[in-house]
Amino acid sequence: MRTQVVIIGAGPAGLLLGQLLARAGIETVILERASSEYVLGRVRAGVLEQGAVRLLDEAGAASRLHREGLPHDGFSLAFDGRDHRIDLFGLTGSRVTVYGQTEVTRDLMEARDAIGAVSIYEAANVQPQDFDGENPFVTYEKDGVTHRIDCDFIAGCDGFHGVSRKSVPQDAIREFERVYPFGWLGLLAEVPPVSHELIYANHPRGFALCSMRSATRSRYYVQCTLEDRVEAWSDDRFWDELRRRLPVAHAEALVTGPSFEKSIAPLRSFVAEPMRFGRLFLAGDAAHIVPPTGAKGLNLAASDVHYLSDALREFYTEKSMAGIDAYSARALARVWKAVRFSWSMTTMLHRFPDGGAFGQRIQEAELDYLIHSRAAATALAENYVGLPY
Ligand code: FAS
Ligand code: PHB
Repeated sequence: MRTQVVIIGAGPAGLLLGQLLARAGIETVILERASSEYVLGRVRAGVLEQGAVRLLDEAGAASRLHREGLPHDGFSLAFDGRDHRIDLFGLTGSRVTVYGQTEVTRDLMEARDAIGAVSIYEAANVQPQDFDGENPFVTYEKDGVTHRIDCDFIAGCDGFHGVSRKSVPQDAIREFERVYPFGWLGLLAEVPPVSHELIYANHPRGFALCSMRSATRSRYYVQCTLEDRVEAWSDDRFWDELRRRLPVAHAEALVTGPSFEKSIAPLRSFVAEPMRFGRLFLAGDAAHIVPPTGAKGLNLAASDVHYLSDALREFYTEKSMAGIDAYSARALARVWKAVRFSWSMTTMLHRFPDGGAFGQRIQEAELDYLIHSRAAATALAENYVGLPY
């Protein structure tokens, strides 16, 4: 088999790239190691920047998003028993849209099926090969048979644990990492959200986040230890802990109910440089990971795909390598700003084991400065709604 671009991974990055390239007449094959049901079963991000929404429009996969997505003009910071709204729209003229990553992935899968593009699920042992030359190819196994796809380029959209980054020679890649000493315990329940906007809470017991998927489906998180196990967290224990970390008015208004998803995610900041190796590109979580505090993971995958699809379009239409040569530096410039923002939100809002009473006071002083300084709130807001591409 031969195609123009092989995309490894059918998460948001791979599927969005496939759609944008297809709209430019560029042929792709997506190789995904899991089943489509498994991919859709993962519960992850919930907040889209306007840049990501624009790309989904361009990809022809945003009609349900416009019908069901929830535009949010602000969010609240809760601390010291109070909560304070950050007026995103008033400060930046921009907003975010709350729409689950599962739904983004579903919409992109349906859009890809509608154009008849090739996606191969449950592809085992995918291996990018000869990407340092001009004739790369990818091998994979399916139903016990080994297949080969020759191509012009390979897009590694296979997430943090994927094969693409690991296929790059160690001396050609530099990795930066910070692992946080805590995780997020997340819960989904068919209950109305406690607030119509998100609430990020800093509390001496730990961070909490009140989010949602719709007016009837809520998504909540509490900071937990790295030793915590989901089995040790009954719904009642989760709801009690969440109430203790929220201002009284929200704790009393909280509507609880049985969870239908509960999971623990570790938190890390990670960046691999560069994001291009000959004819292999890394995009999305394959190249970088951010703690979800700033709601940037999915949105960074979108901006990487914007730069990469632009570069590939330029190659095929103008036979120019300029965009391809510039891809890594362009993407990393935005990645590092989002990594910084996500790190700063995480540092400001979470309980660090070695933080102590001094650390709590410093966080409260930073939060107090934020809610009393338009300049500080504007800086936070413009990072949250998403810096320009
Ligand atoms: P993904 O990991 O989504 O997709 C990669 C795909 O590649 C997967 O389908 C995988 O099966 C496939 N793959 C892997 N190895 C392969 C191989 N060898 N061969 C073929 N296919 C392979 N972001 C937020 O903004 N907010 C959040 O709340 C949030 N919560 C998260 C919770 C968890 C547990 C995790 C892991 C991430 C979370 N994220 C969150 C970040 C997340 O949304 C990512 O940024 C987003 O999924 C990035 O999309 P992709 O780059 O497509 O990577
Ligand atoms: C979510 O709804 O899953 C969500 C929202 C905002 C975040 C992280 C996760 O910062």
